[in-house]
Amino acid sequence: MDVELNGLRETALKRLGEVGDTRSLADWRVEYMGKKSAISTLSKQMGSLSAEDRPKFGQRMNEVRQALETAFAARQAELERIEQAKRLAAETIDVTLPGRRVPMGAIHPISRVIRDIEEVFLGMGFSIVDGPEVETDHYNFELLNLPKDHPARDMQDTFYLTEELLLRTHTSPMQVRTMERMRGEVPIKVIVPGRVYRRDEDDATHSHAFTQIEGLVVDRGVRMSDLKGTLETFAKALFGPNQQVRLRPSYFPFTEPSTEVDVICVHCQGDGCRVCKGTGWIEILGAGMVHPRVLDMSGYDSQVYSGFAFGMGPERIAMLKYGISDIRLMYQNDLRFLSQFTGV
Ligand code: 2U9
Repeated sequence: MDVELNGLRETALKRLGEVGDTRSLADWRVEYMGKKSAISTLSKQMGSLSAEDRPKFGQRMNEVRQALETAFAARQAELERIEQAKRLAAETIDVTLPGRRVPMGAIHPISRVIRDIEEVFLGMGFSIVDGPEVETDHYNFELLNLPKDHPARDMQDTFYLTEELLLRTHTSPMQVRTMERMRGEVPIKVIVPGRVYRRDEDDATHSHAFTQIEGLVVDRGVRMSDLKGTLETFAKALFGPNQQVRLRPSYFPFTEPSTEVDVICVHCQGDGCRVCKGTGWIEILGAGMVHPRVLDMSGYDSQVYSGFAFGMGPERIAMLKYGISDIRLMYQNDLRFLSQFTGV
């Protein structure tokens, strides 16, 4: 039995040296020191020894057990140290590595211009309203004094959905809806920003879907000078305090008289350049006094009330302000273009 005990100790210690991780170490413990281990079986057989041999063997057995316990504890400590070192190595963070750059978003130039324009008109006491992009022929044309045979009503210019429904060609129907909602009350001072649609071929300066901001003022005694003063304040706020506006006669079915509105060329400050074709002026708006028929159709007696209206294209203003040469750049969402507007 003594020989057996020595052999057992040798095997157990040899195996312990081969154990490579704490999980196998637990298995080793069950195998060599557990209830069903060879050493336990041997100790159960001690009863068959003589009374003389028994204490001696018992002592030997305890020595072996003790030796295995000590070796186990040492191996356990060693393995734990190795495993912790491995874990720490895997979790190492190199604090000297440079950080990842977080890309900055930018406000789209069209949104930027719309916001700037809204700020200016809010400052002058206007409200902002918006409405449907799918409109009726009635609101988009009829109530705006666009007679049935007017070229702007031609199928070539308008996306019709049905005989009566269409994609609005301007935001003007929303001014009509505002007048209806106000039921003859004054004053009305609104601007309407929004998307509009026309059956145009897309090119560097035209798009079949674009943005408009239109304005409407209705009250008693509104005059052309109110229109000019409002647009002058607007031009100075948007393009700088030295701005001036120039009105040229024009025609729109919904305004009478109608005018095209120029500001001093933002590129050459009036000296004349290729942007303003040498004139020193550039057109940024259309405007006029609301046509009496338009007022009457929406419940405002044109003998009592008058008003002015204007319309502009934020895309055109963005192109002038930021020197953008092709309108299509503003619809393509190419980050190389958009990222130039961070901080604008
Ligand atoms: C009502 C009465 C009158 C809105 C107006 C313009 C002149 C105009 C264009 C400028 C460039 C649109 O973006 S653009 O293509 N707009 O020239 N718009 S007066 O007149 C109205 C609107 C509503 C009830």
